[in-house]
Amino acid sequence: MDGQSGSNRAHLDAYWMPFTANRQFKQAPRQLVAAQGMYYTSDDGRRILDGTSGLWCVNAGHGREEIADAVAHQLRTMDYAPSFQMGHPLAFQFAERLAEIAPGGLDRVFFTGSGSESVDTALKIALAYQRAIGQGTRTRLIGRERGYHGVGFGGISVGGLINNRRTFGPLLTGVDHLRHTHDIARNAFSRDLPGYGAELADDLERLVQLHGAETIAAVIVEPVAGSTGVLLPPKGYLERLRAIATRHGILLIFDEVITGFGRLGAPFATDLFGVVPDLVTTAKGLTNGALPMGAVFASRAVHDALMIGPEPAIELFHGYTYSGHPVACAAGLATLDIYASEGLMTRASTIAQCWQDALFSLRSAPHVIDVRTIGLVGGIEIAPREGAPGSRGYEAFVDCFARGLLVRVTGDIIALSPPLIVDEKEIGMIVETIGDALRRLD
Ligand code: PXG
Repeated sequence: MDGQSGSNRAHLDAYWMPFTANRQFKQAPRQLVAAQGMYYTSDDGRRILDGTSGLWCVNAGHGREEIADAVAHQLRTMDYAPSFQMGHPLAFQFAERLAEIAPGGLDRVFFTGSGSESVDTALKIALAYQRAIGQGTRTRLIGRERGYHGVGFGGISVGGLINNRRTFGPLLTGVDHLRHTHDIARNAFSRDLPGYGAELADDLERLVQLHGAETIAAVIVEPVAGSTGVLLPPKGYLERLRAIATRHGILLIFDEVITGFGRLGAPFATDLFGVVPDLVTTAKGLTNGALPMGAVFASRAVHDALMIGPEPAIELFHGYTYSGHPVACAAGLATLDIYASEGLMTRASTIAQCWQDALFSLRSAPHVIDVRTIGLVGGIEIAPREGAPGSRGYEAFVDCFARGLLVRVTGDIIALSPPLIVDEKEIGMIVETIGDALRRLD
């Protein structure tokens, strides 16, 4: 396309890009202009294999006609309807359909507009719940180092990624963090869940001793941490966390914004690991990424505890203009139909072995210090260049894109999460392109 090359790039100035090195990007822009199935098309007409499902969200692949039709139809029927003291049928239908597949039977659904909003919603529900059951001193929220829970003030407060926190002041007060579970020294190249580290769940016990259980409302973790570079839970860790939380009356929140909707080979991580939290946050795959939307799943115990007071009273003073947006609900319903008819909520489990074998073939590629996979998620950790951490990761990302593959990097970890429709040939292409990129790195 005209205008992407040449010295005058003033037309790129107005758009302040998120989580992007704006000035560097605008010197050498990478733009996508179309998408179908497993592929993007770049503005210079190249096919780019999508190794990341966009940003972990396009689980059924791109350009799904059924979603486009449902969205177009809904836009023409009713573009928007308020959801405060008003309803529309699609929001009820979508919630009911979600309740049927709810993680761990958590079948009460609160709609939001994104993962960040889902996280803030879950944290607020946890606080409101504790107060409703007479535990109003429980206001403390516990997250985990290296956790990513979006970018709202709640999410960055319980989150544990330093760059997302340090420029934004004191954040929420009364927050503490468990240690992260990443331990390459003991767990590198585990094909199964990491064997070491279940005892790190005892950090919650330590925080209970430090602060008093009566001050703690909830603990939030990603069952598999995505953004920080694909960290799998050590064997037994989540079970132990659940037990400690239960023992002390602390709500457990799983942030399944990435792991939800089939990414790990089961509908939710909650199902895969058989550990049931009290609240689950989702977004992304909820609408196949086609429209922004999130959902929080709550247990009946949590939900029902808040259905108190006189009937005319609003039970939870929380919600968004776009909670249960009719067009997003239409996209979500069409998405669930696709997931069901194509078996995508569990397909990752059938191709996981092929995926793992392919990624583990990079074990001996230059600089690789760990490979981690679960379902259709992969992390390839490479040794940082001395004095320039992150530079190898970034160069690998740019190299892959130049050769027709979209990957994500966080520091020196390459994170992969292709659409759940990926086939063996495409997996081969992903691995070959990354292997070549690694061999070109110094
Ligand atoms: N929780 C988790 C676990 C996430 O991964 C969010 C909350 C926030 O969602 P929203 O919709 O507000 O962005 C996320 C988002 C990456 C990447 O490359 C990951 C996310 C977003 C953008 C990039 O790893 N995760």
